Amino acid sequence: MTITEDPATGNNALGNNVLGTRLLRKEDPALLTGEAVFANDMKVPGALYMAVLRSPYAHATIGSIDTSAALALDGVHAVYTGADLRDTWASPMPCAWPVTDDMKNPAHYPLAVDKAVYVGDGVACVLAETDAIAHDALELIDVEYEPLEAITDLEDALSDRVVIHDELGTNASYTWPLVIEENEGDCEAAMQNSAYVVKERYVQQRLIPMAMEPRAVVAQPEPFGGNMTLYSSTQVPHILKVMTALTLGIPEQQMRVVCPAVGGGFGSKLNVYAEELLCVGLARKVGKPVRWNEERSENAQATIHGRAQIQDIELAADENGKLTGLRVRLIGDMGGYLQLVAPGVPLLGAFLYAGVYELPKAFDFSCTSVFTNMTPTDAYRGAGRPEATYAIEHAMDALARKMGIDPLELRRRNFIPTVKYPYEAYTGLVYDSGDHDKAATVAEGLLDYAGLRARQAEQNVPGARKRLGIGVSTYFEMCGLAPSRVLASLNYSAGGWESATVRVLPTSKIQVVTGTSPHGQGHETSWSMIAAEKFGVDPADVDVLHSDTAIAPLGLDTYGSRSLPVGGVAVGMACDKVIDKAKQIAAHQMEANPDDLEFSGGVFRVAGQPDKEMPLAAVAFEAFTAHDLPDGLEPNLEEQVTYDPPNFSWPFGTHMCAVEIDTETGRTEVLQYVAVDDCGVQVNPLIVEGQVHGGVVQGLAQALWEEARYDDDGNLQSSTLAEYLVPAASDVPNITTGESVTPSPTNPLGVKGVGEAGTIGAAPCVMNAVVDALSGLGVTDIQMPATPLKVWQAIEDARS
Ligand code: MCN
Repeated sequence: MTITEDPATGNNALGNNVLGTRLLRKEDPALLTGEAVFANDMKVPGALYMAVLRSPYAHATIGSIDTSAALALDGVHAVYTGADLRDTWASPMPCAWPVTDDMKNPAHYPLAVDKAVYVGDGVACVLAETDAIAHDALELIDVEYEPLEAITDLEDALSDRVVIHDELGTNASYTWPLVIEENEGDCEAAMQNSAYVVKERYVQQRLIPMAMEPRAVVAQPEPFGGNMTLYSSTQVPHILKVMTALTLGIPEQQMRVVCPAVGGGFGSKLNVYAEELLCVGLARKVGKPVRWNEERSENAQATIHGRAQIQDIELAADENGKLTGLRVRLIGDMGGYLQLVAPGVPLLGAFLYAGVYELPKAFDFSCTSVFTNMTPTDAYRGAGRPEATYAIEHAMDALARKMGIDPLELRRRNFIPTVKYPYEAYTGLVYDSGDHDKAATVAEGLLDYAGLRARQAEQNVPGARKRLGIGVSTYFEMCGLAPSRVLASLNYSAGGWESATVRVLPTSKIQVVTGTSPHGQGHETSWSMIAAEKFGVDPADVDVLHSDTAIAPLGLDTYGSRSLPVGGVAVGMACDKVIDKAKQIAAHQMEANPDDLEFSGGVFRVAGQPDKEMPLAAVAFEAFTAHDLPDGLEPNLEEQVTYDPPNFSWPFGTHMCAVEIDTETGRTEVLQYVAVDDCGVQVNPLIVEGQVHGGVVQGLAQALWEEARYDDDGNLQSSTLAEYLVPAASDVPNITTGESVTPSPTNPLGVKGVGEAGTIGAAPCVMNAVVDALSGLGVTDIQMPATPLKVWQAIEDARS
């Protein structure tokens, strides 16, 4: 079997019909057979192993540090404290999203110097001959801490009763409002005058991303010339290269970043981490390779966390349930420091609080970000958008209950009508395309919504032990990050473009060089398919090069479901440019006008002259030998495109599920789950399905199981997989995905992103089902995760 055959369909994707086929992923054989090399698998002769001593206190001043015993241990090469390395850094660690001009951002160095601000904050590090020796040495370092009161409650932090970063004088980092100026006052008027107003508080618990592969780093100095290669399990090699150069004062051209195979990231590897900077800094210092491998429980404390928000939402509607106003007050927990894009996470949600609904510009949003004594937070799958969707979708259900109408019916009354697309939203951003009724209708059919409602009426009678709940959620996602000018207006420091180079080699094999950096999303397959479709060749003949800044020097990496709508589109455009050039060569060879040439199935033909044709292979060889090219045309078939999209891409969808709750144990079982995610044209429906499945599981996990729990002293109580409940396959129901394809008009492929979609729809869908099951007992809400204990307690509280 070749990779182009799908065993399920027997589909053999060749020629110009590759897009939309369910090709098996090119990446998988190496991953499944263990051939793939991850950073920690790399053999690096002569490397020193780094281990980091982490603060056991959430908030403590650091006094003297005695490293002598550690240094005396056999095999230890060096021990460094934060103070020892202070001069190694040309600048503090980067934060690329200064949301407001006066945002407060404490200087953050790879090792803390005077104060530790969360359990896990690095205070010293060891270089040793083996990993085991490095870890043994950590136990011999004696740090004099003076513990201070830890702040783990967001509102308590905002009171400034205890200030974490003394130099800032406050725990608030910034407040960012979004009010439409000409409509100021409309929101308050809506709250005062509307027939219905619901006012709710939702808590987005802290989540630990838990990528299958914890982080791993190898910094390898070249033997001469001062060049440095950083191998890291990162999702952002290009950003990391720039930031490492800036933070360490290394000329950028001397830095190369390579990602070997990366075992998932979910946003947690969209960062510039202390350990990456330490490995590079120390490798330069000692002139040897330095490597570090994160342990699982270390990962739970030293890699960013996600979500961690308090949302106060007020939603107003008229007597028919048409939305009239929306107010949101949000507090975002930044943890101990600001990480790379963390300040932008609460802000991103602001653009999605109205979901897929028509909302007059009676909108009033403000978010405040606050420091606490916990692990820093940052973007986690969806970053701001699942939170916003949860709030509006859960509030819609509360509104439907208040009005006594079906939640799906309420949604339908508010959907943005398809005819209004492109649609200027309440924020001024323009949604590209949508057909919400279609997505809802497909989901409704797949779930048998009406049938389940009837069953529910029979089942949920007084005294029934098991109660049925039906959940609905709809969403819009703003992804494909995206127009650089819009990002600039939000104070984001980087652009949103992506780059692609496409070359047809002399033997007609095709190389695609991309600036995206896949870590589980299947770009090698998808980009091969785009090029194969364009050139009319087998995807197996296309090779995709990525994740090495020496091979793909231009790029902005993979996050925000941007890779296909920006990077994949760039690949398509670069193919078109190559084909244009090849057409000129073929026309010259066939003594025809380039405008008369047609290209399909990998062959150039002169229109109306069936005997005149030239295969791509012949053109590629001609371009290489350059024996007879048109005057002024450069040899070789290679073109580069840097694509800055004109808009975000706006996927949308409807999720529905049925749950059954055992009222005696509080256990929730998800009986059925339906996801209809419309991501425009699908390059590979098999990959889309996989992305949706993975995303749904993460949303389900937030709804029912996962939570980073801290005690009042700032100790993480769920730092192992025994306490942090990542679902196993057996915990998860079958997920049915439904078809809805509404092309995006803003890019030539008509695609929208899908990498975060499942996560965005799932948590509100499940929580709506949970409350739906219990509302007949008087339960009005349960905060996530709806663990058996919380569910049982809510039932008991409602009874008493
Ligand atoms: N795709 C498609 N047709 C579409 C949309 C997408 O065939 N209309 C395919 C793409 O070609 C690509 C994949 O789906 O192969 C995802 O594309 P896209 O939606 O552009 O998302 P990105 O590649 O930019 O991936 C980022 C996204 C994010 S933000 C997180 S978080 C996430 C996710 O992807 N983390 C993941 N999916 C993940 N999957 C794995 N296995 N591991 C992670 O860490």
